[in-house]
Amino acid sequence: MLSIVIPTYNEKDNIAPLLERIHGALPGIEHEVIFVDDSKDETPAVIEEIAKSDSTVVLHHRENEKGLATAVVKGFSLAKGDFVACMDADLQHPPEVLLDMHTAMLAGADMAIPSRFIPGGSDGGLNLWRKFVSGTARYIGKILLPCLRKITDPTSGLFMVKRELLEGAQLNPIGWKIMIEVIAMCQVKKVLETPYVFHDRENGESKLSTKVTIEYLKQVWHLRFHAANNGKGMKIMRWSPEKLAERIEASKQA
Ligand SMILES: Nc1nc2c(ncn2[C@@H]2O[C@H](COP(=O)(O)OP(=O)(O)O)[C@@H](O)[C@H]2O)c(=O)[nH]1
Ligand SMILES: [Mg+2]
Repeated sequence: MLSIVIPTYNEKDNIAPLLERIHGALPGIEHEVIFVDDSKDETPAVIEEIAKSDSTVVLHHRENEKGLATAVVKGFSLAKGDFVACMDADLQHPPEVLLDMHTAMLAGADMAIPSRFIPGGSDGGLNLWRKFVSGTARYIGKILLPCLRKITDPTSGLFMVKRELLEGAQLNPIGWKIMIEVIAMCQVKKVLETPYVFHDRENGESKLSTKVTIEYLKQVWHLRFHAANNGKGMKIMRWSPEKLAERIEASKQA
């Protein structure tokens, strides 16, 4: 089974289209969708209503907690699948990439990371300022953490990983970027990157703030001294759009 962990903060208008696209992307693949929600709007009510008729949906609502990374770590602890995915709720991560990642995992990856920065990928959904901030953040992360060096897109928050690698890992969800925490603290050896196109947010608002950037820097600095994965022996593979299409087609035939 595949567990999809989705942190939500005020995403009421995105839940229904998100779930529809997730189910549409995974025909015949058993999955559960775990929402870890800190919303102040009607998001939890929307999720609960859908959960009445959709048994794949799990809701964990937190009344007095906040924070993207702590939400995702909570989701990991609830996950029952062999593979665990993490994805945003706002459709900036197109749910169709779940099938790409799942195909990569079936091909033997420890971790599947869709990337905006390999042929076939695109960073279209960010404005110039956000591109600059996120590019600088990636650069600093790669300087300080050897395990991130060969990974082209470690800051998007979109990935799938073997659940067994999460078990027992000392994840310290202080920051915003849960993916770098997973790469640095889990025994991830085989990474497979697949291209994807990052989209504009249509509903709701971004929660990115200066505070988030500062937390990211603190997180990277902490990992600089505590990372369990020093990057040695890591193998990064990349699929072209053609290769990806071929592998998806082959797994449909199988
Ligand atoms: N549970 C939870 N989810 C959050 C929190 N902050 C953001 N999120 C969710 O994390 C994802 C990414 O947030 P977003 O604001 O789109 O960040 P951006 O894409 O970097 O602008 C979305 O699904 C948000 O709803 C939070 O404090 N708690
Ligand atoms: Mg977003």
